[in-house]
Amino acid sequence: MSSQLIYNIGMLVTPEGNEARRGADQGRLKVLENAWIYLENGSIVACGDRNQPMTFGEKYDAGGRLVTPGLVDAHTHLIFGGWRQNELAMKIRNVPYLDILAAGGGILSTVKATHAATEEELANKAGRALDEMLSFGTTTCEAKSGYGLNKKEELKQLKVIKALNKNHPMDVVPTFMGAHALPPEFKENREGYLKLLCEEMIPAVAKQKLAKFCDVFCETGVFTAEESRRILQAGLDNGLIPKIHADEIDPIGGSQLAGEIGAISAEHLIVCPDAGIESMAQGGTIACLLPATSFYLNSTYAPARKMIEAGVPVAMASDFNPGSCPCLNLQLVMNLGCLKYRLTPEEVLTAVTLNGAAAIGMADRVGSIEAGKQGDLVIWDAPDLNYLCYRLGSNLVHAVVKKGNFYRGN
Ligand code: IZC
Ligand code: ZN
Repeated sequence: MSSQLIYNIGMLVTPEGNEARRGADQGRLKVLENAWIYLENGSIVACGDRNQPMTFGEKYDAGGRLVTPGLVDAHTHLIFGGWRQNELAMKIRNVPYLDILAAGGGILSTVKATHAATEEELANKAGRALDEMLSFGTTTCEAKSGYGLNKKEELKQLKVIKALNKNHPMDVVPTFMGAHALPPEFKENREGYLKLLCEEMIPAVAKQKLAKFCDVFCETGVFTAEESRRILQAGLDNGLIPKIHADEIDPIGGSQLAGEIGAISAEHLIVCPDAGIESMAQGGTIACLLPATSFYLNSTYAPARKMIEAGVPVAMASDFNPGSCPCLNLQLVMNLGCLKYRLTPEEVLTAVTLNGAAAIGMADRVGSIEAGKQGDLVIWDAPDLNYLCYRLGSNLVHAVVKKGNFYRGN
């Protein structure tokens, strides 16, 4: 048995519990000064402050620094070939995201590049992205398929996720997103692709246990709310939990559907109407907000405060993808949560730890520093949480601890 004691923690800050925190609870954290954490075999056994001294285990001096739970990135499109730097010039000329897609670019250009890559190439590339995420303090992430758009290629992406989860220290939680765009060969046959998704792809993914969630891009020119309902219902019928990209560009009913169908999370919600917030509150859906995408698309920001006031738990994630947000850094997402959503640092920390974990069904294992959870922590070059949320553009990681193993940041 291995035992470790991380001591001389200037400030330990964590949300508490095994489920998403909502309303005023989102901003309620446990704070211990002069604290320690005791780990056995990579799991947290106890933590305390100077009033409860602890002396055994292999010792690690945190040097008076801030310690939080490892960050959880609950929304990424991790597996893809190529990049889309050619779209930057169009963005600068204000060509809309959906126009690039409608012209056969955007997602569809990444689909071509992903088809052209082998499993090994995709795994190597995504593995480097995971290394970078870990260096920024992320210890658990979600990863979507969605650049295959046919059975063989979607399964290829999901197999890469499975291999990464096995071979990389990061916990990687898989989501099937075959409903990311209509493939060009089905342009005149939407029904044909919906049938393929619901009757062949989803059952195959479920049978091979390659995904835990089923996601759909509910958006103008992509999938309607009714089509999204059909796809998510087929997922449910096969044991896949629904997620939905909703209200990113146009409010076409995605957030209302999320609450109605009992989606675990709804993503983006940049232009979420009040009726959508109400429906998510009723249905117990977590709002997974992606502020770096708003920044990158030069759009507005999701009504995060309204959601918290309505009792909808707010998570925040990177949305890492080659088009609308080529960003792996959750520290930047935390800055934007404070400065653009006007959330407090306490609400922001919950959003990128426990609520992110809950959005991917991992809140019983990660997302807080408590006895029984995995030893996933970040030791920050910061004295307190305010400092972490206030500095901009640096990597403040001193060390990342994943299941008790130490990885250095800068
Ligand atoms: O590749 O553009 N929004 N899907 C929905 C994306 C962005 C990813 C992409
Ligand atoms: Zn996305």
